[in-house]
Amino acid sequence: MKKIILTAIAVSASAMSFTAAAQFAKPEDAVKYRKAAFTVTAAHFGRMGAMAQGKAPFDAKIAAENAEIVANMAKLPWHAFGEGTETAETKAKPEVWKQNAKFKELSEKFQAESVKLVAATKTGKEDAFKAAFTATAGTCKSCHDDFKNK
Ligand code: ASC
Repeated sequence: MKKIILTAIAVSASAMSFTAAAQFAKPEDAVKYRKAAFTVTAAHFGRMGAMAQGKAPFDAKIAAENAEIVANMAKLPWHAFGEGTETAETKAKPEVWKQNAKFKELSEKFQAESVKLVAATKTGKEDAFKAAFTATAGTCKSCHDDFKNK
């Protein structure tokens, strides 16, 4: 009984650290959720990518709106890589679970850089935007290299 109570306290304490964390009835639901979160992230990151690569004119307001969405989305997928979700139809490599500390570290780098990207867009300066965009894209890539199948 004591153990059950302690477990309940530990679970609620970790849930409290991120109050918006979703809960899932089935592993498939978690996989669907994290894929959806990455899809939305990529759409808004891509919108900035076009500006960073000079394929679209730089517009600080559009950059800021998209950067804010990315920074918010960046918080979401990680809670959906729980136990039992590694066997589902997924591009996630087994390393996500085998080297979970590294995965977590890289996910936090992405979150940190995406917050800096928001700040950069708010300067209105194209150079600052491009530098922060490149830094953020680097965090996407470093995680994909080790943890995502093509
Ligand atoms: C994107 C996108 C990714 C990243 C990655 C950065 O726009 O969809 O997965 O950037 O290519 O290296």
